Amino acid sequence: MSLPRGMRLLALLTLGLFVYLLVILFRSPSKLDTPTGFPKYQGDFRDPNYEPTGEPPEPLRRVDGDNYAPNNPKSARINATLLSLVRNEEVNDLLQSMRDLERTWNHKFNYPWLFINDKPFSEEFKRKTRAATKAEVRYEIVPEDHWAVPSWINDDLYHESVEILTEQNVQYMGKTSYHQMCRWNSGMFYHLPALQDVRYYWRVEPNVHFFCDVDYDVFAYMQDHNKTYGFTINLYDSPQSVATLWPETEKFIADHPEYLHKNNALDWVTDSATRPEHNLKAGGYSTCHFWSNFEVADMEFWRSPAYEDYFAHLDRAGGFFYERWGDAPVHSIALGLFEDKEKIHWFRDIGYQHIPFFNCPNSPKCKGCKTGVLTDGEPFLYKEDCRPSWFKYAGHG
Ligand SMILES: Nc1nc2c(ncn2[C@@H]2O[C@H](COP(=O)(O)OP(=O)(O)O)[C@@H](O)[C@H]2O)c(=O)[nH]1
Ligand SMILES: [Mg+2]
Repeated sequence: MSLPRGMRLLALLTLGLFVYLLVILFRSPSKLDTPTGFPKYQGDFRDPNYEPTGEPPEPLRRVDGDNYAPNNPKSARINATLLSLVRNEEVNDLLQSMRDLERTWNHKFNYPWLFINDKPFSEEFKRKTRAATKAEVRYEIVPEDHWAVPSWINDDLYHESVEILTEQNVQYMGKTSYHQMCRWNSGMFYHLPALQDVRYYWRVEPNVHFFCDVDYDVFAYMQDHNKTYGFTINLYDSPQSVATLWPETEKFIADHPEYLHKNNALDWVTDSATRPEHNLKAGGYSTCHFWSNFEVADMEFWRSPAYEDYFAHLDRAGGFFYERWGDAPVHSIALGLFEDKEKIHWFRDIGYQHIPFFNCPNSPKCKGCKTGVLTDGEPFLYKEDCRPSWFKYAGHG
């Protein structure tokens, strides 16, 4: 006996609806949480930025009366500074960063700003930046021998390398000043005479954004909780830019096994599970790094024999010029090897953007960014997020 046509259609529709409901029911919750418009690139990783985020654990030092007032000679500020290497022509972009950081944090704590340049600062730069804060402001020029291309870099080899890696789309490969900046940020900045008596710094770049009110002294948090390094964003690097960084590092470790910390993050540095092709092209380095345009850190680590010897080894090897080693992978590998991973802190509560990536927590203290959205660029950029790997090996501390 055959059913009438209308009945068959209805049965088919019911079956279709049933299958659709089953699919919805058994989809993993993380898939449902993916922001609309962004296909999943991260397997079952659930971004912890979706969890409600508060402040890190006490002790936290706060404003109380005039304890953080700008000119208070007995202020509660610790030995720390905001720090920015910047060019005169970037002043308006820098003002954007200053406005955000002053509004969300520094108008309460009034830490000094230190601006650093390889050329003298213009009067316009000084006038505009002074007007953007109540805190103390200083301007310093990088000593020439800190910025210069080292004498052992072979010019012909450098230019040949630029040609080859430019063809392989290594960004900024042809810009000598970019190489100089990366080398300076890796191993030179903390030797600036004006920083000799300073311990902690917060690095700020032009045209970054801060979204969340922060109501505790971030530097004192580092000190009180015995932290060396704080980050917000963790990314994979272009493997071509660091092709021999890990092999050079291995040579260094072979000569100095004593520098490896017993609670290191070697597994994270050499992870090959998530992006095996990156690990392969980078000779055993995952290419995962703390994105160093944001750093809150203790310069005692950079001034330690382990890091100083490591930097000197890398500098001699020449990869700041023959490749395009960035300060981010160099800092990250060193922290991963020579520091206790417990001393590295994810500032999940500091909403931050450097184009094209965000750290945007789920908190009523944040305005202007979207919770859990890593990028407002192309969706494939989600592939560059390597926080899942850091969380896997080191947790959320
Ligand atoms: N004074 C100075 N600052 C530089 C130079 N090159 C880069 N910087 C600064 O170094 C930081 C990183 O440079 P940026 O152009 O933002 O690189 P990106 O973030 O990797 O695209 C920023 O704070 C720049 O202002 C330079 O030649 N001179
Ligand atoms: Mg930048």
